[in-house]
Amino acid sequence: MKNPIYVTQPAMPPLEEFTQYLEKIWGNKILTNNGPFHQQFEKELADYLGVKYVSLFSNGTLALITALQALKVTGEVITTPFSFVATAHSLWWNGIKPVFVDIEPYFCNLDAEKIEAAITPQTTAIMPVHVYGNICEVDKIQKIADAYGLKLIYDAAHAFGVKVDGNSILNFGDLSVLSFHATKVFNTIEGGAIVSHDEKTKTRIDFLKNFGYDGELRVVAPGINAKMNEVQAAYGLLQLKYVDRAISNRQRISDLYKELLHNIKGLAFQNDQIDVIHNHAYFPVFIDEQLFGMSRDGLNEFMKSNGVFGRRYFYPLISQFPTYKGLSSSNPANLPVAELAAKKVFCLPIYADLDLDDVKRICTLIKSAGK
Ligand code: T4K
Repeated sequence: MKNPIYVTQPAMPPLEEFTQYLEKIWGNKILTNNGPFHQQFEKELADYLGVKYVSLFSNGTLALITALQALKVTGEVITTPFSFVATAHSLWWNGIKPVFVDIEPYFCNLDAEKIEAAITPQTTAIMPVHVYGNICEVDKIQKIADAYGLKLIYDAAHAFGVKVDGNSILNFGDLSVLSFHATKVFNTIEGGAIVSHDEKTKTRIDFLKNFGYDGELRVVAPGINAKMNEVQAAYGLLQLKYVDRAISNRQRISDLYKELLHNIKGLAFQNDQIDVIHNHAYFPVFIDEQLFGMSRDGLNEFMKSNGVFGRRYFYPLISQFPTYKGLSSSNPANLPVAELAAKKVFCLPIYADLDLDDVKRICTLIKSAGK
């Protein structure tokens, strides 16, 4: 068997360049608490992304939890079951009840048409996810949020660098939350950020991620410790130099998958969205067992036995985990599209340094597995 290929592999900057940053940190001994690299990274990241304000976090989950605190969200929040479990966990950690609404079948995002029916007097916000970096129906969702006076927080963990009509997708909604985990398009080892649109909100978020401190003696809110440290921030600054290259490599891989897999019976993949600049964060395929001649799980086992470790993101649905299973909105009858997508989906390896010959080998294996 050749070297195993995993669903992803972090893009890392050249080590010799990173040591220069480390030398500065060793020199000034500022390790955390809004140090110089942190400040520089926040600014350069905001410029790169085309957004007004960025608040850096130690990871995406704490950023989600803090975003909900920042907007004082309570009661019930409408969200998707087809996501990484952190989306719903961030609600749970705030004592908020998640209300799961089904997804649409094309991009696996929250179905805007089904949101209104799930709104109750307790609903205070909507938390959609731009799943796989595909953008949600942002205009429709904003209209619903406005009509019912709801906050709108996007889990944009997958949506680094994604633009629609030239505008960052992070500029929609009240807040957007990014993850810079090692497995993401852009990583700071662990890390995350909240994108906000006005200074007052940015300031509140920055208090909240630092115990609620405003200056040395004043604590203005019950904050948490969710700060990004200087090593992460320096690494992130350096990563910014290489992220365009990483995304264009991903595009090449995605294009090759599409070229080689387009004619396979029982295997479908997602089309590019119109007027959207994608980041090619994931490459999900959807297996129809009858037509393909093998189940999704069968394909997963077959690929594993050949050294290819794809992932079934997002199976099981969040609504099927014990914490959430008892909620009435978790009833599979309420979530038929998500249930089906979770049964069919298989994410193929995609990352900046994935060799195109390996992509060809993966496609040949898939073809040999199907009928
Ligand atoms: N919202 C959404 C929609 C999310 O997808 C996520 C995270 C969050 C919120 C929360 O953000 P963070 O708090 O994580 O910043 C991974 C990641 O841990 C998680 O960050 C990510 N979503 C989720 C979709 O995937 P696992 O358990 O599948 O990762 P793991 O460790 O199995 O890694 C997958 C493969 O990547 C490995 O087989 C090998 C490779 N790998 C992984 C790591 C960590 C490496 O080559 N090097 C590495 O350092 O959850």
